[in-house]
Amino acid sequence: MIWNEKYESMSRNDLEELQLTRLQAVIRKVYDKIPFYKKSFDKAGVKPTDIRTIKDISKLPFITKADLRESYPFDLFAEPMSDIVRIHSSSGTTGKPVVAGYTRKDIDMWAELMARTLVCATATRDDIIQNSYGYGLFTGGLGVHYGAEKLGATVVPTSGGNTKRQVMIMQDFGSNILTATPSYVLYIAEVAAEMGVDIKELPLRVGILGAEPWSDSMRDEIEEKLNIDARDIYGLTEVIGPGVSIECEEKNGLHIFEDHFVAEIINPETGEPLPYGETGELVLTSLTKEAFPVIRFRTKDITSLHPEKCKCGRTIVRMKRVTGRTDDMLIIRGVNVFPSQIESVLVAVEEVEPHYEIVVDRVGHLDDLLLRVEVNEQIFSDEVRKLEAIQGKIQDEIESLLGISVKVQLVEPKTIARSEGKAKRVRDLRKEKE
Ligand code: DLL
Repeated sequence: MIWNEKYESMSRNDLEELQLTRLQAVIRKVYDKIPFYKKSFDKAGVKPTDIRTIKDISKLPFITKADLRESYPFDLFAEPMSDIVRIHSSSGTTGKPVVAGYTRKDIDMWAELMARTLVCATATRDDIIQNSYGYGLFTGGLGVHYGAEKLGATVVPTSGGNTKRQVMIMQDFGSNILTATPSYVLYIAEVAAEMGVDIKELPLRVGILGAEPWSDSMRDEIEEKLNIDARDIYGLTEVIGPGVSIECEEKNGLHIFEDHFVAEIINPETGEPLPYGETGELVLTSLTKEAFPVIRFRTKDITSLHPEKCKCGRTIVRMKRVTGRTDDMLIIRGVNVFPSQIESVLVAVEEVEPHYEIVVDRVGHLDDLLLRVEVNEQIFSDEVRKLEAIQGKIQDEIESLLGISVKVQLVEPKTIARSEGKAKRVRDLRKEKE
């Protein structure tokens, strides 16, 4: 099913025309209304009238997370505060968070985008959507909520946490769609098992999972454990929240709603635009937001773009699953390592659970990588020889995939902290020593 056939399946020519008209309007608006953009465009020697084709977008300067932080909290808003009806903000693990403002029209547009997103993942008005993304400043909870209401589905606003109650509600209300981070879904499944509830037998049909990186092997694990169809959903506070892109039934990339966003891939080192198909940093421009437009925002998320028409009927471009961020990458003895690469190895090893922690340290002058991985009760009580064999298997596979040696520590069930939102999988002790 497609919620908005017109905008999700238009010819790419018509789409580019629409994008250009919208781009020209938003560029004019930010230039006239937001001093940051005027200054930055002037510095780059580009004027709004220089944007004559959609490709001309590459003449415009980027905006980065650091720029957004410097404008904290409201300096990048293009509308007066009296017209802002909602604020969200990112978690801001380092420094000040990024603040996003929305006008009434922005909220309506976002709800429409989220309705499309949910429908793309098979939701209908007959579904009961249990929304376990956190409600509050985080965009996940309210973003999904408004979209589900717009669609006419029944939304159950459980938010994150209180996991036993999540299971009870799932059982009693017969929720058939669950929206949550993939790590939280695994935790919910674990708590259900502890409660003696066979989660596979519940009416739950689909998981709309994102807000953190996960892998295809993690998907297999979740689909198997819960007996559901798990879809990847992507978005970010700076650009709107969830509602930027979502997987259709093909599960071959996430469709970006290009009538509202222009997506580009750049070489993260040089800033040069890269052609379709090549992997690099995703750059997003919002075309229709009133309160907080962003022009060429560097997401730091690594992916590639694929414009071929999809079997589902949509013509909008697909982005590959985001496997990491440019600032996520660990450099271990000179080798670039993404946590998602390690995850894909771990999840494929049958004997271990998908709960793990990556600990990086520097011992003397050498980087040291320790993987703490949970095994289940039965394996844990097995003889030492078996445990050593599993350790060896993980070490070998990581060594052959990444070319680095790691230490593997198999730990007791439930020793790794569970997450009710975004999982924190890496502890880099080198940073604490700096
Ligand atoms: O995580 C918005 C969201 C809510 C997306 C609910 C999906 C579902 P932020 O908190 O601003 O916004 O975090 C955005 O999270 O730049 C990515 O690095 C990461 N991220 C989001 N979705 C995915 C995904 C929300 N599906 C940052 N895969 C982004 C990998 C993701 N990373």
